[in-house]
Amino acid sequence: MADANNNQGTPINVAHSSIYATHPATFMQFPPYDPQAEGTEVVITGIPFDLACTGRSGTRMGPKSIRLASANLIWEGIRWPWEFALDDHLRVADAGDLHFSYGEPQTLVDNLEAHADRVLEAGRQMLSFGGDHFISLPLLRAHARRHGPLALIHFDAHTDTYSGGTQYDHGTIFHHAVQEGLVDTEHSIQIGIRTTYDRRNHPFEVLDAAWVNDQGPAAVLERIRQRVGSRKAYLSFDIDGLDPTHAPGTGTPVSGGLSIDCALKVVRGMTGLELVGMDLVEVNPAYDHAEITSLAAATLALEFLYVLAANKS
Ligand SMILES: [Mn+2]
Repeated sequence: MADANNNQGTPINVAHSSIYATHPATFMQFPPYDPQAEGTEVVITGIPFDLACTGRSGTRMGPKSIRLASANLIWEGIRWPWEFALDDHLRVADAGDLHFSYGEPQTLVDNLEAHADRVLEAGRQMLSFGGDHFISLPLLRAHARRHGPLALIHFDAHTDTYSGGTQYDHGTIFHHAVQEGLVDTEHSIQIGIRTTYDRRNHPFEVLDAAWVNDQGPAAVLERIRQRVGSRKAYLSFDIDGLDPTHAPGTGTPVSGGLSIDCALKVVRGMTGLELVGMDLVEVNPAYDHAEITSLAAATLALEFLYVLAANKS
């Protein structure tokens, strides 16, 4: 590829160029997704939708900022503390950002479900970047069509099980997912919760943020394994599950959350679970500082890919 640094057309030695010398147009500089190409195992999709948020908007810029922050992660061929290079074990491609008509949220729902159906029917897995948390509902519909009701592993400050709200609402998605039979509540778990919910009638197991911070990641993993077992599981990570000191760039921050260290240890420890997909939502770069939130999100996403790679062997 010829560019400004290399107008002779001779290959650049990427290993010796600076991190930002090549613009990370895709997450981790994975190749662009070609649906016709053989071998792709995981498809990344950006979903720049923030019309369903109740608080501060701006998560439409999330996918772009997560991809940019991933430039900090590319140089390390074998990510610590793993003992293999991701590229040697997993074929990942980036489909770019999903198109929809601004001001018409139903086009987002329709386009996202159709895209997800196509990817999953081809036998591929999905890693999706929000966007606000509403995107999880169309994604869960497509995943449940493919796999049946799923065990949900959900990191968040909020349960997002509120029954009111509007038709397109980032706080009601798991209420609707239960109503639609997309998730198996008996085997689903929410982690990092620290806002009000109806404790007597709540269908999910909850590990609240104070419990997580007192007990630590090993105890969290034990509870996840007990709850999920060998069932197919979908991981939905709202970045506001992290404490605002670790993820200030989000629309509805709540103090007293998880550290990024704890979250990384939990995600990294999910090897052996039957994970079928992940979304990472609510990154809002307008409220971020020094890419703290985007880097945390990119790192969590990369850990998820390493877990998928480790599960293959
Ligand atoms: Mn939340």
